[in-house]
Amino acid sequence: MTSVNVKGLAAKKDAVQLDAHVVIVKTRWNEAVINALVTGAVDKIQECGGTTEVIEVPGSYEVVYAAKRMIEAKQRRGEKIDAVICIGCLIKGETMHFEYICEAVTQGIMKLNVEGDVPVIFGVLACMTESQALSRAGLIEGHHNHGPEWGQSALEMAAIRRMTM
Ligand code: RBF
Repeated sequence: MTSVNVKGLAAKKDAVQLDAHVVIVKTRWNEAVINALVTGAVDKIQECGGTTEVIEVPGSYEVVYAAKRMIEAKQRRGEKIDAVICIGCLIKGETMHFEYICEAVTQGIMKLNVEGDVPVIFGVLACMTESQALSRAGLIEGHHNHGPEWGQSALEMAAIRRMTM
């Protein structure tokens, strides 16, 4: 039987901005998962000829503020910034924190995209269990890391931004 790629991002090599500079905002919550995701995104971007810069925030709630400030600062200083990737990992606990943070971060990143000029990629996992988080970072055998897809998405969105300038 021919294997068909049903889930995940299809490869599209010709649609990426090759010299893009991508800022990655990563959290320190759930560090093992985050580090694997960041490595996946950075490797993909560098493989394609892009450059990266990683800044750290405590938790997912903080990624929107840091992304906004990085975009503003880079533009004010005339420094290159073609896309941002926010990488976080929320794992459901016993209280309502998960729901509130998920909602806030999702809306916050969308707001940056709708109101701003630099594309911001949504690299925030919202998992019901630790095992789901480990799987999505490629840390459980047979599962793939979503980081490279976010790297690819950043380069594609940078290309769309450039095309529409
Ligand atoms: N941040 C995450 O990135 N992932 C989490 O799973 C997560 N869970 C949290 C659970 C609770 C009960 C609290 C109080 C915070 C949590 N945070 C988490 C941190 C949050 O994103 C933020 O850093 C803090 O609330 C400070 O603004």
